[in-house]
Amino acid sequence: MSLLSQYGWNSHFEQHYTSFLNQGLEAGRVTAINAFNHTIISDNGSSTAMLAGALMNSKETWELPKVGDWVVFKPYDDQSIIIDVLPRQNAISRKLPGKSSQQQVIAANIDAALIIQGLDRDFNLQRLQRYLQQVYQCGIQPVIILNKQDLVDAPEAYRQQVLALGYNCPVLLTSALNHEQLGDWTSQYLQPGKTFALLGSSGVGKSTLFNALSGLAIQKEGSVSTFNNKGQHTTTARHLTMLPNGSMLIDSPGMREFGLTIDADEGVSFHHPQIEALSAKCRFRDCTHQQEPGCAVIDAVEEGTLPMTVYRNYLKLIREQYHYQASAMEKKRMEQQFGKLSRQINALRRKRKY
Ligand SMILES: Nc1nc2c(ncn2[C@@H]2O[C@H](COP(=O)(O)OP(=O)(O)OP(=O)(O)O)[C@@H](O)[C@H]2O)c(=O)[nH]1
Ligand SMILES: [Mg+2]
Ligand SMILES: [Zn+2]
Repeated sequence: MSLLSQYGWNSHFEQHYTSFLNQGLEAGRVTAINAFNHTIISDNGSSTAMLAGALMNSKETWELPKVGDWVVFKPYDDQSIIIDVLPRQNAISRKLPGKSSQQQVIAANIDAALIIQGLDRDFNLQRLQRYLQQVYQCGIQPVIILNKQDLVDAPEAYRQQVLALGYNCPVLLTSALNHEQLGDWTSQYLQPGKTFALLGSSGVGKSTLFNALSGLAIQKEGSVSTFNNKGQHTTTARHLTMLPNGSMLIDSPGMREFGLTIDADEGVSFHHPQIEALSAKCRFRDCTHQQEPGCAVIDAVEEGTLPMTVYRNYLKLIREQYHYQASAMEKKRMEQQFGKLSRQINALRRKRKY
């Protein structure tokens, strides 16, 4: 098997690559990005590359190569030049904190997102749901990993709380420090040739898990027993590594905020298997399941077939989304007004000749 196919090359990329074949360009996958240097793996092994100026100038930030992207490049001995990015099959993105409508691509071409929470002070169902929403919105399957189970007396109780949210995805308990136990679930969930991205707040143990699984200390882990349980060696760069079993894992820096990416014109969406199934039976197509008559979701809560916890968490998240959507709309309105204002000023200037 060629190196490319071991790294996940498939007919989708092959097809988009054909138009570059006669230009003497090679295909490769971005495994790391440090400042302006990209590390790419291709059939000729690993090499460093930089972006072609034309690529940099013609693309938005989110379109430029990210870890996991497949690129075409002109090979040179010291530093190759990346000419283009092959269309992504998917990408994990998030809203940039503070800038309401900008999105940041975290990793591209992912088979599943490993959403990690620590069973210390990090455990938070609301935050977990925010991650789930975003991952589902990106069209990516989640696997939930509850780490640091060694720190609590009854880890299974936490797992039950997550299962009670009603998502039909795997929920695993683990301890990244206990290497023996990792084998139990990794052989089942981390398949060869597939790419997995670690997601979760700073200090949940992403790098510890990454290092344990890769058998290498590639990413520095936080030192033990800092007062807030957070690592001092917080990860600053993303990195894709092939694990001994042939699956690929991407470590990333922890995120302080994992906002949802919703455009002002886009509807509020909620990805939940039970609520989605019920909403097909609501009287109104655009039912928000809050007080509409003939709402199958509210009926199910009253009948006790939909757990109250699931419904309550739905309400919390949908309100958060409305709030975000409202601020995106406000921003758009301000931009339009500003455009109008500057046109008026320019017209005035022309009239007064100054
Ligand atoms: N007790 C216990 N501690 C753990 C476990 N996994 C990680 N830790 C500790 O948690 C701290 C943070 O771990 P990291 O792996 O650096 O966390 P991270 O998610 O990579 O953090 P960022 O890089 O900042 O996003 C370190 O002190 C680890 O030793 C675990 O399963 N049990
Ligand atoms: Mg880390
Ligand atoms: Zn409804």
